[in-house]
Amino acid sequence: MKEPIVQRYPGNPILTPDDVPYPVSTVHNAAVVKAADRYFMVFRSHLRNGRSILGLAESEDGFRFRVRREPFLIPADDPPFRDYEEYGVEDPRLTRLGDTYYLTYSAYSRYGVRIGLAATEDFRNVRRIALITQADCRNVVLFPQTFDGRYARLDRPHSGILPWSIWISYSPDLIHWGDSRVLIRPAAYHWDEMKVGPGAPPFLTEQGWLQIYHGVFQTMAGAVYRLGVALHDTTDPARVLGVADEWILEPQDPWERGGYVPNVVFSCAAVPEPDGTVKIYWGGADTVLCAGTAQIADLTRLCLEKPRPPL
Ligand code: BMA
Repeated sequence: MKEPIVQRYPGNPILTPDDVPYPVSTVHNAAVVKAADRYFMVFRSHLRNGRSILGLAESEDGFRFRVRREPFLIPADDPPFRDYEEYGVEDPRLTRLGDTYYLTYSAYSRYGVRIGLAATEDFRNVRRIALITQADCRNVVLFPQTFDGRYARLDRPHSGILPWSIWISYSPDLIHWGDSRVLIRPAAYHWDEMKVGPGAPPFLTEQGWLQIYHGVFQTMAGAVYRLGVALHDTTDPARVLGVADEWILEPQDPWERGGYVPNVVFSCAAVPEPDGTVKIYWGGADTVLCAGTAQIADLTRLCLEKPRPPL
């Protein structure tokens, strides 16, 4: 196939720091969900002290977003969160379970990076629930359903042994997690050889759970972040059906190749649509927010027809 598998939205970037009513130097890595009649987005911004907060934006069409006047989540004032969010909150992901939207985010502090879990029903009030990892772990994405009564998540612990890999864990209550297993490891001399991490929360397709992840390759000019896809079994998400050998998106537009961190496309959100397409959102060079569309069938085919070994 010669056509790009992800069609970039012609109006990219869809959000820039100029669209934010309070002073920020970046707008990137965003969670997006589609509710009844609108899309809600929680996005990361660097403040001018280099630390991050999360903002909120809304849209009717999933591409043109309006940013709310006040930030959505800033580092907490109260313990225990206060101690672990001192350096900022980053990289949000949203998953709907019942009537609640669960937000997972990176909490940075002098003690490392952990993942916080918060919840909202209306995108006005947000409550913190728990810190759901130890240091150091990032990129927690929740599956939007339970499996044999247990919640499931993908994550990326910072192990000193393996190249950093994608793991799965289970929980009875979203707070206590265990039964962890490694699922996808970077492939040597491959576009994702340095590290991989879950990107968007998985969504269900006819073939299984589709997961968009990021992979990093180290070059003489620095690291390049690209996006890839993997497919997990519908009833047993620990069974990886295929990891596509080829990436689906790499930095190409000027705002993906140059910015706060050059050569980065980094996704925290994918919204499947009833017409068989999926909207994918990614940060460009850690500075602006971009969107694109892919055919879900093209992504699952890539996983099944051109796979590479997961481990
Ligand atoms: C990762 C995270 C992301 C960021 C990416 C590229 O480690 O910090 O938030 O987008 O690096 O800089």
